[in-house]
Amino acid sequence: QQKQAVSLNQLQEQAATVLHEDTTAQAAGTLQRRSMKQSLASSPSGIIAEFKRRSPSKGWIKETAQAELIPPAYEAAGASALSILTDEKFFGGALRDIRTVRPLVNIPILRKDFIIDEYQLLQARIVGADAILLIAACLTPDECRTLTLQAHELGLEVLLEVHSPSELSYIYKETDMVGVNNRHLGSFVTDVENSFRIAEELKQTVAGIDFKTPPLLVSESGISSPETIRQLRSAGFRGFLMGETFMRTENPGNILKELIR
Ligand code: IGP
Repeated sequence: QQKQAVSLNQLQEQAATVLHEDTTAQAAGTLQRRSMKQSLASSPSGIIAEFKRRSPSKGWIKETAQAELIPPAYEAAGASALSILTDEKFFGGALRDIRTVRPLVNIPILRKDFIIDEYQLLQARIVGADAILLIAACLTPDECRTLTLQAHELGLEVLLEVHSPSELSYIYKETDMVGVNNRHLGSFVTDVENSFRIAEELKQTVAGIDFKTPPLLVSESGISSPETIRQLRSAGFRGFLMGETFMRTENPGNILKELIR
């Protein structure tokens, strides 16, 4: 018997049906997408505050952290967007964390996970994410482009994560945001200098592509001081993805307020 290939259109129809029947999801406003790119470009802080209970390098950071409390505190303190880890094994997260947070905040939510399949895009859309992360190191350039286009069909923006100059070839004219990860995914060593090192080549690459609007540049990991944010801003970055610094404190909102003062 021949296996029937399911097209993205069919999946989209299914999603629409699920969303339509799921009145709680509707009440939660999951049908309304927010642009993370726009939010980062237009709100003053540019901070993407991350919610994660653990990490592969540090183990548990805050095992009992509640999704209904921390992300709304981030928003109240001035974060421009949220990053929510949905990977369970390494980050102690769950897809339902996004569903929990969606009705409680107005800022856009990034589904942070190791995305390799369009099914994960659909999941992201159904729980109410506005954007997804695609990690160049986990994908071939072709897979990355296909997932980017599929994400757009579902109304999701894409943050493409790169670590080294060799991955700049993953940037396409459809890429919404490019994130430079300061943490090496193999060794877990974090060095903010990585963003500064790659900045010029990154801007040159972007200048050589025919964008409708150029992608917004994000620096990810190992950021903890207002001084670093200022320097990153002058190097051209407009988004600053921070997790551990916030998750380690009792009141993440306080630190965030200090960062954007
Ligand atoms: C946050 P930090 O050092 O502020 O906690 O880093 C974020 O950048 C990091 O969690 C991250 C990540 C990833 C997690 C960057 N890229 C890819 C999982 C998958």
